[in-house]
Amino acid sequence: MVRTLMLAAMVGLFLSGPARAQDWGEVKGQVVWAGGKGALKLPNLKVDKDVSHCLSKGPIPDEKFVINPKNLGLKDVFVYLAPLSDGPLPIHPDLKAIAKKQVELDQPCCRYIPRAFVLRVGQELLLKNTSPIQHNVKADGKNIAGGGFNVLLPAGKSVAMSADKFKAERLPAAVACNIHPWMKAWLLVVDHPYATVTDENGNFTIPKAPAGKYRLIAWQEGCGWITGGRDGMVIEIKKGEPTVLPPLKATDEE
Ligand SMILES: [Cu+2]
Repeated sequence: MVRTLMLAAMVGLFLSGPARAQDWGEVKGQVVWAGGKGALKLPNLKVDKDVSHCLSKGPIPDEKFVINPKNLGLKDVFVYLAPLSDGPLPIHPDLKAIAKKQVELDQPCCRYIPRAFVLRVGQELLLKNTSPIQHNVKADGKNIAGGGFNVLLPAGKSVAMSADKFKAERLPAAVACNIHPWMKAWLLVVDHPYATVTDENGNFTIPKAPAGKYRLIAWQEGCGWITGGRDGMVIEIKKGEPTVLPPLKATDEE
């Protein structure tokens, strides 16, 4: 009996273990277009309101798919980490504090800049209207308190949405303007620093990430989930060196 108890205590000690220092690594990869060729060159958007201002810098491209013709890299894909099960991600000491108080969304010439963007819980969202015409910003998503907001932005006016309006959720919110229905953007809210958006080559880097097994999730507006649904795919992040993933293939087919 005593021996059994001792054994049980030893096994318990082994399983819980002493507190282990967290190791850190980096995740790198590329999202590559593997869908239909029609997405490579989309026609420009139909602009039929406030035309003289909206088209003053040229036509507005359809950014549903922004594919680099040279390497088929897909831009504006949200790529982010999630834990294997519930609970917070370990956060590198350098990234614990939020560096920027505000994330900005501007709309020069009736087009959102940026098209896809990440807000970390604790940050405010500054809705900027530097243009000479009126816009409104309507956002819909579970990552916004009350399921969304709708803000009127007169010419030249900016409005800051306070940090308490946003909460972490795996699916981005859709942002749109009712005055100019072609205007669209996407907002992902996370409660950690391990979320990014692919660049014009489809590349992404997630620095100072926790080493070990985590989920990698990728989502894009025209593709939906790219890495196997809302739970993404399990990756192992190596300690002290970049973990380079095989290309993630994106298509417009379900
Ligand atoms: Cu507008």
